[in-house]
Amino acid sequence: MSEPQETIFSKIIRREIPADIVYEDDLALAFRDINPQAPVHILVIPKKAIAKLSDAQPEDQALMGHLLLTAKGVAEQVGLTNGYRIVINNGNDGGQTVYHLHLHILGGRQMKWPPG
Ligand code: DGP
Repeated sequence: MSEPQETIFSKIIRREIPADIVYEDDLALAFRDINPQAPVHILVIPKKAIAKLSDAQPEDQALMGHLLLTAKGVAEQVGLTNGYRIVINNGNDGGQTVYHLHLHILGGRQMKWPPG
């Protein structure tokens, strides 16, 4: 397991850099992706700095469930009534670039399968 590092997302949580925040609670933050891949592209992150999904531990079980339900709620909040996609990129081969666990909510267009 890699130690969580300070990332740009830690700075967003602390409001040290700006972000278009759409939802916040004690455990999670959701904000619009700076480089959107769909008409709606929002990231849901835990406030706890877990670097990637494969670093999550059994004690994070409730938090992991909370993030998924938060993503569902945020999708409803922003009006994605016709469906959406949730993506977690994990590690190098998964295409992860920011090492603070995050769920992508992608919507507002028809998604393709398989993803690239
Ligand atoms: P991933 O490849 O799964 O690690 O996705 C990281 C995403 O984070 C990518 O879609 C772009 C987004 N991102 C990176 N830096 C920033 C930032 O400073 N602000 C915001 N809002 N999004 C960022």
